[in-house]
Amino acid sequence: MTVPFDPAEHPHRRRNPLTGEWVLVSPHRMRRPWQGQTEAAPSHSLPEYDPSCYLCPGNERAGGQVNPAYPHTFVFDNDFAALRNDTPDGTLQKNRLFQSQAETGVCRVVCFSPRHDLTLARMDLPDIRRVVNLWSEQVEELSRDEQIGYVQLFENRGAMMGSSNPHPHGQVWATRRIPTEPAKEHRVQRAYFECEGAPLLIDYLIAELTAEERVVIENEDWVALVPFWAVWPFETILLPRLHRQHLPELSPAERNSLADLLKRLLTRYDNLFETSFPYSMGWHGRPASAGDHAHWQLHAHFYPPLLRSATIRKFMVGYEMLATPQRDLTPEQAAQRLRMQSETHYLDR
Ligand code: H2U
Ligand code: ZN
Repeated sequence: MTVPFDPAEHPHRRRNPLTGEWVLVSPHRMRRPWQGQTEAAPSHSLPEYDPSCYLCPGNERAGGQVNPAYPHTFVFDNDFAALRNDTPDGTLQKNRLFQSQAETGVCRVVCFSPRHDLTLARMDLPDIRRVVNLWSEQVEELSRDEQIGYVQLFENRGAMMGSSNPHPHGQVWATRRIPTEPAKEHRVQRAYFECEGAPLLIDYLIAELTAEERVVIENEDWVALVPFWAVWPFETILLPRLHRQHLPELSPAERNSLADLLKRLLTRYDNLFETSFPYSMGWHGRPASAGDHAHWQLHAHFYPPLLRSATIRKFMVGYEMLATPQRDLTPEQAAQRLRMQSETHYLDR
């Protein structure tokens, strides 16, 4: 007698409709033992001000500039920018096999708070709301430049994700061309919109709210869920309920509710393994260039690497690098674990 297929038990693959790529899900593998690398648990006792931190107010940065005594947020041009505005135009196309283009742009660092010891999860709602405004202003301001085609906001949090400094901060990279990941989403969302007459992520959110099993938290304007196609163990996507192409379109009420949702989601992440949860997060929204972008729906991705504990992470190596991403825990199980977490931060209990 053959047993019926059970996605919580049997290996299967799932398609990411936002990129067209597949992920292999192998739920039965969660039982395997682990004798590999564990990471050092990050220390929790950071000072409010660190005289050696290049992001703390009043301190000198590597390039010799001195940070102002900023009371809330602070933005500066990255002293080691990956892109510059003054790069001369240049295209190298010797033949199909050797193509390159000069790329121009702007790289900035955004400090979320003057407090060295805080994270977004532990900041007050009005201060998180200031970060939301700052993100939106950066998109608005940089998009006005005709040389900018796309503005990417992101945050690398925690040494495990390669963040150089625990001081709460993110980055902005604005480029002339649309980079690889948003370019994939741009193509796929446009194709879906042309076929279905509605934005892909609006339809997707309606389907997820009906299914319920992958939703983590929601409020009046926002929903955080583990996507059906999640690759990282506790990956989430954050979606507005209404059609919003990019951050500058958010109403004051939607900005407040976004601050609320961010704090609740990040507190649940920290509580999951009682650690300051590492992740890479970023916003995807419409390109800066003029044109019809009705197919775009704003969203944020959170990609955290932790798998089993504060010290055991998921590695994207081997089969993932050479074939296709693979996960053990199902997205439904991950959502369930995040739903069980308290919204009181473990450090405040
Ligand atoms: P992380 O998000 O990886 O921590 O990056 C912090 C950025 O800060 C990094 O891109 C910049 C680095 O170039 N930086 C400065 O602009 N000035 C400094 O004095 C040190 C670091
Ligand atoms: Zn600092």
